[in-house]
Amino acid sequence: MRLSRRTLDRLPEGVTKPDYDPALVTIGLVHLGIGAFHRAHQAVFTEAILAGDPSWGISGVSLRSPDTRDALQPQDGLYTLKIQDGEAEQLQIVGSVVALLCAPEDPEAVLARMADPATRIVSLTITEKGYCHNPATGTLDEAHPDIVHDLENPQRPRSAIGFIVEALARRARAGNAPFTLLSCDNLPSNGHVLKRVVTRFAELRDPALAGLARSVASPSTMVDRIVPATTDSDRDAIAAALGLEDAWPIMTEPFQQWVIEDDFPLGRPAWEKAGAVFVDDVAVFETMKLRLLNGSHSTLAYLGYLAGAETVADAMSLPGMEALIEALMREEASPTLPPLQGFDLAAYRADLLRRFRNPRLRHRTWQIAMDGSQKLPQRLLGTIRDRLKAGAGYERLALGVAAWMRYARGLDEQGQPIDVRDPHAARIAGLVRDVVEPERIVDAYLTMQDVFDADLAANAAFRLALVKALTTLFEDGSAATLRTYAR
Ligand code: CS2
Repeated sequence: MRLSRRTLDRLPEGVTKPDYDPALVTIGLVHLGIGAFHRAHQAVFTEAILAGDPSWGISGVSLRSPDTRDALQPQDGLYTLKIQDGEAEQLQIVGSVVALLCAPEDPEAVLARMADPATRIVSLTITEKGYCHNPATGTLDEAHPDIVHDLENPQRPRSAIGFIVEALARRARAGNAPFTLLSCDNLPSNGHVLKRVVTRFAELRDPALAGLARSVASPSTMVDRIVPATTDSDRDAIAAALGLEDAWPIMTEPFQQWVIEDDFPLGRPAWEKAGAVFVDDVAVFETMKLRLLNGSHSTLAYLGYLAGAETVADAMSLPGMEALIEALMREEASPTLPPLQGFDLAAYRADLLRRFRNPRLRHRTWQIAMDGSQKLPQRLLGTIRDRLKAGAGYERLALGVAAWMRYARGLDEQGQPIDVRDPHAARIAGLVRDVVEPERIVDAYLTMQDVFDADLAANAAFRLALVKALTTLFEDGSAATLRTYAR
């Protein structure tokens, strides 16, 4: 028997259920990129406010595969959230995703829903590469195949940007005000980046649409919750605990954080009731999170994967790793952060180390290692740029970048192929796969100006730091390198 509205009353004691009548919920928000992160984060904040205001149900849209729709539609959108750490475990059934669409199958249905006047917010978790931008500059990549496609076929878009601009145009034609855009991806000033690419796309599509795009509210947000990909054994464990099948439960940690700029002309859910924090400017929080959490995460992922660690928790237990990550955060990344009045940065860092050690989350290093070309600029390179400016050291950050260079080259320490997932995997392989000298590998990577901007690529000290770290990684391997750096 499957989890669904009909079977809600069969759930065992102790499982949290919706505290509202799901049948009364209407759609107020369309979410592009209905993956695991959204379902552990924004959908859960929204779940908490539906009893007070059922007009904020979520229509989830997949921009690529039908998998989520196929898993959740037979369950009326319901799914299980398992929240766990070393101490506690909690199960919650979430019902805020009340409708599911698959964009490639029916782009018209997605556009109609976005253009519907009841839709007041369009939010996004489309990952870094979904913005079709140049990660080093934050501007639209006008040669991106999806952008080229969407400019030629504006009524049948593929990219989130194409959908947004067409839906805004339809709303304007019908006399409806623009929805608020809400980017929930790990990008610095994600709202600005989104608005910049949307406006540029609108300009290219039809200069008459540019003013409309410029008028859209696009508050920035900082989102945080660790959400590993669900495995078959997770599904089995949930079925055993519920006595009902759930095709796609979500695994996460107790910690959750959401900081949002309060700019919603058509209104918004009272997410603060669920612990979201509304501020005037999210940039300081975003920089802190990207540089401390995500910068550490990527470093852990590349070094850990190369040393044979399957999960983040495994990587944290490699000799030297925790000391390296602690020092990377405290000595190298924290001094680059703008002042955060009244915020206990030391406690935040300690909490991060504890979260990374969470023994119950099987967060694969391979998962975090994905899309490095899109992630490194805001996670490690911006920090390095600030350290260079300050004349300060950055050897651990450089080691993280060098570990990416070794990983993305596509061969592990035993010479076996790595399944590198990155929009530029083939380009990187072409640049460095057959190169063996660390200097030449570094030089080849530094030609990627969409990752390393011209200044950084031309910086001799930076180049040398990378060559040094990469040489150590090749000569000693990742595990021994960690022990060296810990000394
Ligand atoms: C991770 C993030 O996969 C990754 O790149 O670093 O998804 C990370 O788990 C989240 O940003 C935590 O909020």
